[in-house]
Amino acid sequence: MSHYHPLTLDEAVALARSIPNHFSEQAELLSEEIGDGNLNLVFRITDAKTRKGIIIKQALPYAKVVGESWPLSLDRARIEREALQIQYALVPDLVPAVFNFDNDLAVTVMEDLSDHTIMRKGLIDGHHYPLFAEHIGKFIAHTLFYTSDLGMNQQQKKEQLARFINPDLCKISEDLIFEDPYRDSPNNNIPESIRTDAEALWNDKELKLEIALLRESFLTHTEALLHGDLHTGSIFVTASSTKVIDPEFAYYGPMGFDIGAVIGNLLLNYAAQPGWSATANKLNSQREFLLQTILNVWEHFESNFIALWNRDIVDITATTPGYQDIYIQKILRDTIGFAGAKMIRRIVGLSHVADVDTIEDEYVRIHAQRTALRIGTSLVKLGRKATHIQEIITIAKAAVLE
Ligand code: SR1
Ligand code: MG
Repeated sequence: MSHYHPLTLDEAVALARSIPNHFSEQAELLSEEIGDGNLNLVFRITDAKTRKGIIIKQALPYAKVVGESWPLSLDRARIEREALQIQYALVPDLVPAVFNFDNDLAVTVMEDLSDHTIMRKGLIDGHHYPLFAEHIGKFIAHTLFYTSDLGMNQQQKKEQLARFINPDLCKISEDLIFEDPYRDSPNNNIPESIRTDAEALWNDKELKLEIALLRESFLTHTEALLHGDLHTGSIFVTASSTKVIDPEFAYYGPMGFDIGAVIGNLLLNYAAQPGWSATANKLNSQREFLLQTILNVWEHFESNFIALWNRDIVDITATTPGYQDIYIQKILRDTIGFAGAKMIRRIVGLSHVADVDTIEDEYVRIHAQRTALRIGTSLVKLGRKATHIQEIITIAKAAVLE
């Protein structure tokens, strides 16, 4: 029988003590619950003397952000932990190490990254991360290539896919990204001041058709094991290090969904910059950094992915001349479409982002929301026709001139 129950602070300490070779027997351990996300408990256990810590993440059987009326499977803790372990095996420098787990308790014990900053916060605070694009491009290329039919045996891939059927968390994405923002859903969180902008989305036939096609891709294209929620709140950074956390939305889906999540969230910060940059110079330099980072993310992804393909391709059919170019163009188009969808959902859907929502000045905040909706809508409409990543930059620059 399962012994699941939410851990107390003391139980978290006892669990931490049971991890071999981590804390000395005499260590005084401090326990705090630091979870500020939508779904889970997160405990940080710290040695009072050495300040060395570990993280214990525990899934709750419901969505914390809404309450017990929104039940969620505890199996997502296993899915998250197995995804972390697969990603760690592929790119150990870019993923926290898992030290232990307990499937019944829906618990994962992992590396403490307190010396890093959540990237969303770092960007809001005006920091630049010059190595981020190189790191995340490598993370995405390796995790997607080696979990796809390109980089692994096709029968083993099907078995792996079966372990990552993640219906509850996929349903959150299906509803919150592709459905609710495009109708008057009670799940939406629409500031009254932009209600007419939201209604314009509901009446935009071209946009809704593209969203229907993106949703179909999300539902049916089992290309690779995705992180599934790769926004800037799922990424820890320093000037020299990047660590990707929180893959509880992991499932087999379209590759462009992960890359689009990164780019969409960089663009949300871009749209919000007037709320955070004190001077025109700062605004320009921060926006230049963000746009250059977007280009670099794609270029690092693409060059890594092609190098892995040319070296480690498993599917001989994929060596057919011309196939690689078509495959990568499809990823680019999906990336652009999903980036746009990710922006729109964070403005009118249930769950928003601090980059935009915590801008104090109402006029500046509304302006940022409208900029994000303009960029998001243009990207969704461009997606299927796109030929080059540079087209994102053109759209982003035009959106802030209006
Ligand atoms: C009810 S969960 C809302 C959002 O938080 C997560 O980070 C995902 O992005 C999800 O859509
Ligand atoms: Mg998360």
